[in-house]
Amino acid sequence: MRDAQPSTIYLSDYQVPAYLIDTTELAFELGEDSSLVTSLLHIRRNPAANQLGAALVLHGTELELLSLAIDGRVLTASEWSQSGEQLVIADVPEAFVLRCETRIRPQENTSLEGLYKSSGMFCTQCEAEGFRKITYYLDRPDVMSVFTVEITADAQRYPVLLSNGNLVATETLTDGRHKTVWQDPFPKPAYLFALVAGKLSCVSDSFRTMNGRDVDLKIYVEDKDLDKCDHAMASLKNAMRWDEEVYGREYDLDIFNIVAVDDFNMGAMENKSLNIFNTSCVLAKPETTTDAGFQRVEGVVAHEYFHNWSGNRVTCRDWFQLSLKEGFTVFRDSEFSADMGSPTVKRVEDVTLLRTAQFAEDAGPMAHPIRPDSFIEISNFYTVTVYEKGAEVVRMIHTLLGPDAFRKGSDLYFERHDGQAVTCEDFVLAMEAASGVDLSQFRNWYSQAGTPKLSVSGDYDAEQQSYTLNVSQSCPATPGQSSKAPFHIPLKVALLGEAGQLPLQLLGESANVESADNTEMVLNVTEQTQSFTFTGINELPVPSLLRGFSAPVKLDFDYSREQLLRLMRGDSDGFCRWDASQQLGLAEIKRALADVAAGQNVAPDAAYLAACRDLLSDGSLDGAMVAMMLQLPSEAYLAEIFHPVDVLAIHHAREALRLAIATALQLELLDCYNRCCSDAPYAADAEQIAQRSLKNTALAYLMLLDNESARELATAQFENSENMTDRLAALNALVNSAAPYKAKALQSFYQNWQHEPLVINQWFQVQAMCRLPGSLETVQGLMNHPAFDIRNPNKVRALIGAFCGQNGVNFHREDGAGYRFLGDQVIILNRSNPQIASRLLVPLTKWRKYLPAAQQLMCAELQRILAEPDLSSDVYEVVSKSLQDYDME
Ligand code: B3K
Ligand code: ZN
Repeated sequence: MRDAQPSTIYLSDYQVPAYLIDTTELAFELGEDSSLVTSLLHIRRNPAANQLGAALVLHGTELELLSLAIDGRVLTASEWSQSGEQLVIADVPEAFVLRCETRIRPQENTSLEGLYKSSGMFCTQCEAEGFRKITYYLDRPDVMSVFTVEITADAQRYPVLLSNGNLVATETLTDGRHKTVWQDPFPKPAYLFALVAGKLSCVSDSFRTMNGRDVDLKIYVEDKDLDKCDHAMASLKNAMRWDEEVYGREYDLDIFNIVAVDDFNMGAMENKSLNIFNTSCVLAKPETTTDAGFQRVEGVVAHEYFHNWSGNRVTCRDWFQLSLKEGFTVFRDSEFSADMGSPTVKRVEDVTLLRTAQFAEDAGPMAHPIRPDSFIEISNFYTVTVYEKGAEVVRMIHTLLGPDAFRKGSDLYFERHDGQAVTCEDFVLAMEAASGVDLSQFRNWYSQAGTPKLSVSGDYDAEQQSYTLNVSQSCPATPGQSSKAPFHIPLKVALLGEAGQLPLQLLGESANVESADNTEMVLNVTEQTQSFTFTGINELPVPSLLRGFSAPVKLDFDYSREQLLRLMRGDSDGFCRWDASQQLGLAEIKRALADVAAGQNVAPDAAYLAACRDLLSDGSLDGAMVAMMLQLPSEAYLAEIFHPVDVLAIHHAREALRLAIATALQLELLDCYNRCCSDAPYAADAEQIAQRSLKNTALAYLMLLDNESARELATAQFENSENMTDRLAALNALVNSAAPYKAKALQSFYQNWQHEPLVINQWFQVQAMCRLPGSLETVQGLMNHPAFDIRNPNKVRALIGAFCGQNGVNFHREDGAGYRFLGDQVIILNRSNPQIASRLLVPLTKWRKYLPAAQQLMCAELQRILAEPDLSSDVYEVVSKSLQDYDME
């Protein structure tokens, strides 16, 4: 819980540590009431610190200190002092061994940070500052130490005892306990420490590295989950091979372990050689897991594995540099997933997340650059900005340098900084040094928050046979940053002529062309306003802009409907094709809003419908692309477009439009549905995933018609599917319809799957996201369901998180009951799990976007939370910043 005055920490105050810890020896005695931790720290003054005689200041929180000794001499109480999270020993030698004994209570640790218990097993989560809940330490990433860890525990209850690195000793003790000793040869910061003790079974495999070393791979799970590890294991091996082939990175130990735990605050954690995973990100089998679930497992397994180099071998100097490891690693895992599946689909999924969640964060009270300047609670900065926008920044470097120079840059980065804790600046310097590309102005992406807007117009000069793109950039003010310097924006373009893409030649420049056929180019937008003239253009082209979403910006070009239809039908860039469909959909929604407001029927444009009809009927197109193009822009995306956001009006207009589309295209939808049905055995490959996603998109449209034949389709699919993707899609369609069968479907689903917590979470989520009136009451009822447990973050996310974050029309009920519900849950969770509480709060922080009545009700909830005694620093930071006045425009 927070101090009286929660303090802000500034990047500009960074100082090197006054002391270093060369080796860390830890001994754990795990018990049922409490556990004992004994540490032997080999400490010496940091020669780089220049702080002669400085006191030793260690971090520690919620610890019971039993004894403290230096070089074997026990310290008296007057030799140390404690205040807040700090233990201060005023007088210490140049170099010494500190022995410290603490008692901790993992059983009572509900924050899931530090050492805690989950389903009877002990496990740890130390990033960012959880190690200080285990013992007193210099808990900062620039203090790197070689760890030896001894674990003693009851042999019956905890047959498996794991930590980082290599197993160096095991011993059976006479009193029913046993002991293992682990040693990790690679120096690491405390945030990468991990310990696991429990009754676990494992699936084993091995991987031969590029230099012929065999690595033992193990995934530890509860016995009942042994049949759900194959996909994670295959993903791990694919990731290991991919990192060798694409980045030249080889794994560096003989053993790599993954452990699955039920209670986990996020997806997974990259502890050196002992990754700890949320069960939701490792377990998968077709009967219980959706396609999205399979893809998430693949992506997260790869992400954590890739951290072994981008994060562990080269780590962060301080937590302001978090994007150094997270942005880079997300970029790496998204490229990996693209290579394993469909690159365009992956890109569209990533862009969708960015344009909804990240753009919203960038436009809200918590907006921060990918390298923040300050924070109160670092846990609040594991954000879509640091992760996903951070990955976009690395992607832009990749685009500006090209793949070969980028690879040279990453090689140089790893070579220069192996074993070090470094900064984002070090990464950029390596990229510059290896490529010769000047990234001075590009650095603004690291220091400035907010989503830049690019306004582009085109001028065709028939006489000169030239086409000019006029580009101007701006970036809205964000808290603490009222004006922004121009960004260096890579703008990838092509010009479409009647017969295809036109060759590009910039006026006054010798060939500066990226693609082999000269028809695609990256423009370096660096000024506030800038023009680019292409010569030799003998027809009025349609510009294809921001291809592949080459920069995380909002692009504005005044396309006609005909131009958008052309891009949607035939652009060779998959992202631009999809984006054109979204712009057309947006125009339809705007008209539908006006129609509904005027009390008229919603009638989609005939050309738009014709394009959708063609998409549905063209069996040669990638089904996943078709599915994504047929889906109208989401309500979350629309909330980024409209000011103010009238949630209910947008929802009703969008639903009316969906119904009109379903009515007009029902024959084609049915035909498409039937075409996509298949009885091939399930595989989580791109082709099958595409087919299922198109089929289920068609089903969702057909169910809007609410007729008997659609209900029969959904019912049959629900009852007969052998995979969870189809079964859940059918359940979702039924739950959102008036079909009387839905109650029975929900009941039988529960009956069948009650023994599978991850499946029941999907059951919670489907109900929490139901668009029909009454969802809040349903959710409130489910909070008392025996399968719900507010201490389990997955369940909280499935029920409370999904309702508040993804069920706009019910969360924003006009009576404010949705807001009040969230306020109540945040207040409860603030006491047990502050990280989850502050995550959950996000929908309320966006209050400024909505209509005045909603604003008032949302604000009142934030005020109510702020008035709570004992607010955690996590919740305090988010609530207080959300209520602060700031000038955004
Ligand atoms: N590095 C961890 C995230 C830790 C979050 C701590 N609050 C997972 C990841 O990004 O790989
Ligand atoms: Zn990560």
